[in-house]
Parts: sequence; structure tokens; C-alpha cells
Amino acid sequence: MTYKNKTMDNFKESLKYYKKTIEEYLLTILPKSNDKTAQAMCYAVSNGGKRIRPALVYIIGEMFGTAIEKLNPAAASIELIHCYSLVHDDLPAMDDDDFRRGKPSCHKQFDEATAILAGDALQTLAFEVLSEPNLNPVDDSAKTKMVSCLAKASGSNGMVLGQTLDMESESKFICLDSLKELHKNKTGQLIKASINLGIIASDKIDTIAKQLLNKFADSIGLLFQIQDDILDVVGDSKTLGKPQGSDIENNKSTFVSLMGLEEAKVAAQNELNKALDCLKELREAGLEVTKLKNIANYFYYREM
Ligand code: GRG
Repeated sequence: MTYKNKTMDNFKESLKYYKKTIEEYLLTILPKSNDKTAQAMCYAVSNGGKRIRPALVYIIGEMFGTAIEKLNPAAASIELIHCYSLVHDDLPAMDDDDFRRGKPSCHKQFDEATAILAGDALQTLAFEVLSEPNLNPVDDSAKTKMVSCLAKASGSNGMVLGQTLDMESESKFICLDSLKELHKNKTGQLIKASINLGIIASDKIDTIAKQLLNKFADSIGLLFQIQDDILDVVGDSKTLGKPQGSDIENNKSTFVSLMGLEEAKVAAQNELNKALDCLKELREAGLEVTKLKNIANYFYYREM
């Protein structure tokens, strides 16, 4: 068995556990009512995502011995923001996608107005989960830091900025630096926030470790996006849950369109190496980083 297969098989078991954990928790906080928006919210969250952002929160928490109850609200909040962003991203006014995760996108299953409302309500639910004393057991100072971290990462200087830059760049040539800036915000900010939410939920993490974890987050965020662009060219539509080649069809600048496939693969490998270098330093400082190493490799080797 190759290193790739062995690593992926072992790590997929951990991912399954994190996925089950977050999905069970999400069921406890999603609305139970029968109105259309509530149903659309449940549909958008329960349609089979990989849950890699919650996994990052759990992995960081585990590294520092933090109880799962302290991590669940943070893990849920980031997944709720991610799901809202996908619902809105699929709308006709944005990316206009009929399918998400292999199933009709939210506005196709329901209707546009309901999908907009469901996205809005998923976003507010994320902040409710973080701020509600009955739901989030961390102390008030940590709650405030979590709300601030998530708001900044998802707002007009974070993911929304990334989406704005993406819309502005449609059918235009943009340079590699602009593309990196776009994805640092659109994809990278939530990945980084996942790590920082795990850090906030955990006690006694020194500044050097925080800096290294943030550097690691920057590299895996970029790696995730480069791999996404590579998969759009070499992936298989059934596995991806969306039509392969959609970026090219939509005339998007991607790492592959700007660098070519082979160079994009090299760039992905470089980001993986940078991420692994951060982990080496963390390991030398006495931290157990195996799962972070595995998730970085998972981002590199993923097929969906
Ligand atoms: C609408 C404000 C707003 C933002 C949308 C994240 C985003 C911004 C759009 C998603 C479009 C996209 C395909 C981005 C590329 C990388 C990415 C975030 C892929 C989807 O994330 P996964 O692979 O999805 O973690 P699953 O389905 O596993 O949850």
C-alpha cells in the first residue's frame, strides 16, 4: 500500500468520526419547525458535505486536550456559515449552479426567495450558537472572541470580500497575485477561522504555536483551493458532485488557467510542504501534530 493510500484510509476513519459528531450536534440546533425556510435550512446543511472545517476545529481542540462539548458550538458555527455561503453562491445572481453535493441546489429544491432566507438564517444561527450561554459552554471572554473571529472571517473583509473579488473578476484576466488574494479571502478565511476557533476554545496555547498554526492555515487554505481548481480539470463529475469543467465553462481565472496544470500541481505541492514545515516546528515544540499532517495530506490528495 502506498503512503498516500495508507494515510488517506486511516484519516478517512477520523474524518468519519468528526462528520458523525458534527452532524449529530447540528441536528440538535437546526430548527424543528415545518415552515419552508426551516426545511430549506435543514436541506442545505444535511446534504452530505465533507465537514472539513468542523474537523479542523476538533483536531485543534484534541491537540490541546479540549473537551468535545467546548468544541461543538464552534465547529457548528463554521459549518453553518460555510453552508449559507454555498446556498447563496449557487443562486442565479451569483454562480447559478443547479447542483450542490450531487443534489439539486437549495433554490432548485425550494425557490430563490426561500434559499435567500435559508442562507440568511443559517448565518444568524451560527452566531446564536456561539453567543447563547445554554449552547456554548466556554467563558464569556472566549465567546466574544469566537463571535469576533467568525464575523471577521465571513464578512466584508473576509469571505464576502473574496466573493466580491470573484464576481468582479468574471470573464476577465487577473494576475496570479490577485487570484491568491481572492482565494485567501473566499476559501482561506473560513479555513483559518476553523483553526482559530479551535484555538480560542482551548486554553494555554503560546503565541509561537498560534503563529505557526495560522501560517499552517494559510498554506492549507491555498492548497485546498489550488486542488479545487485542479479537480475541476482532472476530477470526475460524479465524485465531485458538480459538473467537472464548470470553471472553464464559466470563463473563470483559476490556478490551472493561469499556471497550467503541471505548474498548479507544483504550487499545490509547495503549499503542502510549507504546511508540513510549520508542523515540524510545532512537533519540535512538543505538540502532537499527526492529525494536522493527515488533514494537510488529505487536502492535497483529495478527489472531491
Ligand atoms: C455567497 C458570501 C458568499 C460566499 C460564497 C465559499 C464560497 C463563497 C463559494 C463556494 C464556491 C466554491 C466552489 C469555492 C471553492 C472552494 C470551496 C469553498 C469549495 C466547497 O467547500 P467543500 O469542498 O464543500 O468543503 P463541502 O460540500 O464538502 O462542504
